[in-house]
Amino acid sequence: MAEHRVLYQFPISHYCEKARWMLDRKGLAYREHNLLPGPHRLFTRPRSGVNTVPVLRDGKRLVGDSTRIAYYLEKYYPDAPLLPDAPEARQQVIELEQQFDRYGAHVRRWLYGQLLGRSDVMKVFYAPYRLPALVQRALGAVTEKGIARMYRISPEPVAYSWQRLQEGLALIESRIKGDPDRYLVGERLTLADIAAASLYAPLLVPGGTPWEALSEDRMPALLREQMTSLRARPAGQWVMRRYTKDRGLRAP
Ligand SMILES: N[C@@H](CCC(=O)N[C@@H](CS)C(=O)NCC(=O)O)C(=O)O
Repeated sequence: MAEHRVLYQFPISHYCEKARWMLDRKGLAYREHNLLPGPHRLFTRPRSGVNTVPVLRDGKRLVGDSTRIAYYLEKYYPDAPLLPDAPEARQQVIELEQQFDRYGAHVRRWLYGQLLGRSDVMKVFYAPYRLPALVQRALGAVTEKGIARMYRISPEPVAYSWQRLQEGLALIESRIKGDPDRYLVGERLTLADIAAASLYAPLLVPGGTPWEALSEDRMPALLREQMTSLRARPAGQWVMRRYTKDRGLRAP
């Protein structure tokens, strides 16, 4: 069955991590297929109507966009539900997932704002592709330029994204009332938790995730400081708790 179900992805993408988590949560076997950034659009656009990864192939069906993947999985594989049945709680989950999807773009921009241009980043991005070193270096240079242009990695937007991602952290803390053991809605894990935890995970670097390969020793001081203070606050502890308790990964 894993051969019929394929997740097209960039391993380092937090939206792809969100899709992996949903598939794992539902206990669905799948194969990961890493697309090259840039040419990936030649695959995703005609088949699933989106420019982005993740894209899920399930037999003959192709579904692009992590939110659409969530609703697709929920429809065809209702076991281990991602959404509660009760209408009010369901609506809250739907809205929170949308909000955290938007914050995810700010997490990405802020992080690239700190890391882009450092030799580590493209190495980590391309490591799973196992390309010859020369090819990897050449692609890395092109990818960095593309990322900088596409996600507007320049001081003003990066500073704006810092403010926006703080709002997301405050939202987590208000939902959990400061208690990292609580879920965002109700008594169990939902799509809202998976979205928030996976899209903030690159800032926390849970053990066993692709971001773990980013060496903290070589990170800029500001990023290290921000990571340390984030790990100490309830929202940071909440992300780590979701990873250890619900995603089944180890603490770093
Ligand atoms: N709303 C989309 C966002 C996905 C997204 O932004 N993916 C990025 C990687 S993190 C991407 O594929 N970027 C390449 C591009 O836009 O060409 C989702 O939830 O799947």
